[in-house]
Amino acid sequence: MTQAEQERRFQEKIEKEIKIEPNDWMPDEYRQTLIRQISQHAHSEIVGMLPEGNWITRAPNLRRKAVLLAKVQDEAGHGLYLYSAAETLGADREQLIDDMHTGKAKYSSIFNYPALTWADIGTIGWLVDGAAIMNQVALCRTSYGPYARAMVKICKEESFHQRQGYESLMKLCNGTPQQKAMAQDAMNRFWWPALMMFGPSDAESTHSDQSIKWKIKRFTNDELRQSFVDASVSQAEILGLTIPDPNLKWNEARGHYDFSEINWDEFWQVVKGNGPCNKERIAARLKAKEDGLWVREAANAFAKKRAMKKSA
Ligand code: BYC
Repeated sequence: MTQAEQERRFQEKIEKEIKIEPNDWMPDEYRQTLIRQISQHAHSEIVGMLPEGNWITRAPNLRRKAVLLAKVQDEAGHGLYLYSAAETLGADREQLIDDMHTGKAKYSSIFNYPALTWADIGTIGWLVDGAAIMNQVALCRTSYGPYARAMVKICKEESFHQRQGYESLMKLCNGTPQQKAMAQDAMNRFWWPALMMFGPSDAESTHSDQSIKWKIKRFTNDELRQSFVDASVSQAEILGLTIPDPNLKWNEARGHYDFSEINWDEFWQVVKGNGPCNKERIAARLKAKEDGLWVREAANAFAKKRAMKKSA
């Protein structure tokens, strides 16, 4: 079969919503796009453990501590499913992780902002996991089978993450004036970075057009960002929090909320490694890799021993 025929059949499967599986023929660019996106998604999950993990020992009570611990553990699990999905495409996990450490591979910009107060933890659950859900529910229908299936379980857990965040904020917003002010301050700092999670505007997005054709992405960055804004307004109203955007206004003709232009300069600075916590996050990941070396060596030695026993 010629390359052109293989490509035609591949695209036909995509059009018919037939999932592409690891052993199926796929164009090399499709494979590389998936490895890039899935591995960056995996990196985001494990880097995302850092700002929240920092608050486990300082949670205000045992219930909140148990919930936060479970959430942070879930993020590690999401990282594992996603690295495994990338491995089904022939990627080497160690290499992927090293690419993040050297800055060759990205992770979500949002995790380069600090979690300064307890209200930030609720806000991360509500807005950051909320934005993640908006993006990932769509990815449950992505064209690559192992990625789509991983997303189904991840979305169920993200839904718990979002609700625990909202519930925690609800308590603060109905608490003392100081607690409410702390929640508003967290909202002021996290709103814009949460909108940046959806990526550059469609006009600036390098990969969107092709990824939409391959049904890796089911919606564009701007479409998902708009859905997120639309969904967040009434949630903020219920909490009694003000979204920090003077131009946020319902547009009857569009059937959507209008909002201000994002500070793209800040976005690209953070993506390029110059955000408030980029260096700290990479240093923490490097330390985790070094500290865990003996565990990986022991597991590999044990696996080797078992294989030798089996073949003896
Ligand atoms: N931050 O052409 P574009 C979570 C990069 S966390 C940094 O639009 P694409 C969670 C992009 O990689 C959420 N970089 O790209 C965990 C590209 O650079 P490269 C993680 C960004 O891939 C713990 C360039 O900008 N979710 O779930 O078509 C606790 C041009 O962009 C960002 C995912 O990863 C950004 N925000 O679309 C709580 C979901 N945005 O690669 C929550 C899966 C863009 O050419 N990923 N860039 O060097 C996606 O859906 C897509 O990859 C994106 C970007 C929508 C993020």
